[in-house]
Amino acid sequence: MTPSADTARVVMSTGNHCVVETDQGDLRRCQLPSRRHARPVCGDRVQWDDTDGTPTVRRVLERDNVIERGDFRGHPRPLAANIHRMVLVMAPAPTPDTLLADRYHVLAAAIEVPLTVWINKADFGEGLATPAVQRLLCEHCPGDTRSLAGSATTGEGIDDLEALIQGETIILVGQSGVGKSSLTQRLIPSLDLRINTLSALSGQGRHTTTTTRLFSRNRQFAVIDSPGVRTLRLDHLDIADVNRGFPEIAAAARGCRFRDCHHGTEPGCAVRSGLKAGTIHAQRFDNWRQLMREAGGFQ
Ligand SMILES: Nc1nc2c(ncn2[C@@H]2O[C@H](COP(=O)(O)OP(=O)(O)OP(=O)(O)O)[C@@H](O)[C@H]2O)c(=O)[nH]1
Ligand SMILES: [Mg+2]
Ligand SMILES: [Zn+2]
Repeated sequence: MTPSADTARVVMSTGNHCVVETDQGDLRRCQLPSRRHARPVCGDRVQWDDTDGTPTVRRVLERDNVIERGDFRGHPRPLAANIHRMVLVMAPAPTPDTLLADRYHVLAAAIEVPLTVWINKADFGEGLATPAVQRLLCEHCPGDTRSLAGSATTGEGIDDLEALIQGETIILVGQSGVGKSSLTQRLIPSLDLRINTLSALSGQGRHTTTTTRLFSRNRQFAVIDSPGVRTLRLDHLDIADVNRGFPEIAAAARGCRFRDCHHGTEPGCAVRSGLKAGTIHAQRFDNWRQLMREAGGFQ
């Protein structure tokens, strides 16, 4: 380690540089380490120095975990590292994509990170009592998934979210337009200033979320705002990972008469009983089947 080497956290990483937040809270644009080393991603802790006049990341420190999603060929690509919680943002509008939501349940379960659903835009219509918000709350927060509802616009419910994420680094994920950046803005009071500094350092505009970025609120918590996606490839995950994302189905399946039950027309199927009884939601079951097919479970 060189005498001036220091640790910092990556708040943004592009192909050829990254921006780090130093332990003193300053943002610095850094060159990346040589190709021999791991490429830093948002949330990484790194060693950096500017001994040769250019701030440079020398080394990515060991990761607690890393969120990976498939690229266009299905190869896993790291998105963010050192996450304590995934917050799936959904809203009455745009229309919720439940398959995408369930892909996030699988992704979070695969790296053993808790997933919390935040139902945003509760200020629509009559607020939380609207059928749309109620439906989201009961249909898309399966099992013991923690769910909260509120509004990034009015600030309703934000205290509960803040209390939940104390000491954590969370990543906000979900469809485009559900309000991830608005929520980040609510959670990080000095965000405007930070975004302006980041834009200046990276040369990017400030209105559309195109890059995953981390914002920290003093020493309380950190929020990673990610760009909305239309789909999420999980080719690198297997059947066991899919099942971990559907704990209510996996639990019911233990009661099926046949161990290899596909929960189709087999007799004594506890999953189909659960569907009839309403303890398993039909949409979740359809999504489970789809993801099992993708993972090679049903040929
Ligand atoms: N009524 C209402 N509108 C909201 C709320 N949160 C966000 N919006 C609006 O929804 C639109 C999208 O918000 P963004 O925060 O940009 O959404 P995003 O999830 O970051 O979108 P991407 O960056 O494209 O992934 C904006 O017009 C916001 O003003 C909310 O709580 N209530
Ligand atoms: Mg955004
Ligand atoms: Zn069955």
